[in-house]
Amino acid sequence: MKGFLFDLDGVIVDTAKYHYIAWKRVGQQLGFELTHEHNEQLKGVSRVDSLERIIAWAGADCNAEEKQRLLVEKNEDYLRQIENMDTDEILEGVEEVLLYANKNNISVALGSASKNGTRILEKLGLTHYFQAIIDGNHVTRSKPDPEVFLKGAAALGLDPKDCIVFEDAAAGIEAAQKAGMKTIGMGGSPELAAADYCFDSMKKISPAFIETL
Ligand code: B16
Ligand code: MG
Repeated sequence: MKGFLFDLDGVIVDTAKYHYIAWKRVGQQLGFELTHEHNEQLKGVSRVDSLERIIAWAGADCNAEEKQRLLVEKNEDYLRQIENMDTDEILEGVEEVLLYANKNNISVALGSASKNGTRILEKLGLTHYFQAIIDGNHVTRSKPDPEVFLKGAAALGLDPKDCIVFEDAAAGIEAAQKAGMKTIGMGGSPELAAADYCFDSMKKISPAFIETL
């Protein structure tokens, strides 16, 4: 394997808990109580598509202007919450895998739906491990479309078949497979059964395993 492509939320850091609080407040404005189960369905889904789903669940009727206002408010709320995020929030084992890749000539890229990807990597002090960052600002089509990972491989100058994707969402595994890449499902959700390999934590990914890829 010559390239590692990392999803962000659920793989490097658990930002889902902050998205949840912010979307819950949006739901309340629409008279709808967003639950943890709803939030699970928003993992890996872009900001715009997440709002569309919440509006549908709420059975609400919003015009384009209202949607825009809710999107801005949601992101401001989310950004306030992650303001004090630091290295303590990096998920266990992530830095070890990044370090191993950097030391062993494996290129590293981010492949995230989040438009806040660059800011979050900076807050976590992880930016220097990445040779390319492809996030929601660089793509026009959401996962399960393979665009984000194909752009990641291209930015690293690699053939997709030489890349492996670390993902926590079923749509992300599908996107990687459509891109012709190997996949590692992270987090232990049964929805990730289609992945080539599954781990509940990055700390279980040993150098010996990486060498078998
Ligand atoms: P933003 P990932 C995704 O991150 C999140 O899982 C999803 O809940 C969020 O709506 C999406 O990013 C967009 O995030 O509002 O920051 O642009 O899993 O693709 O890294
Ligand atoms: Mg994710």
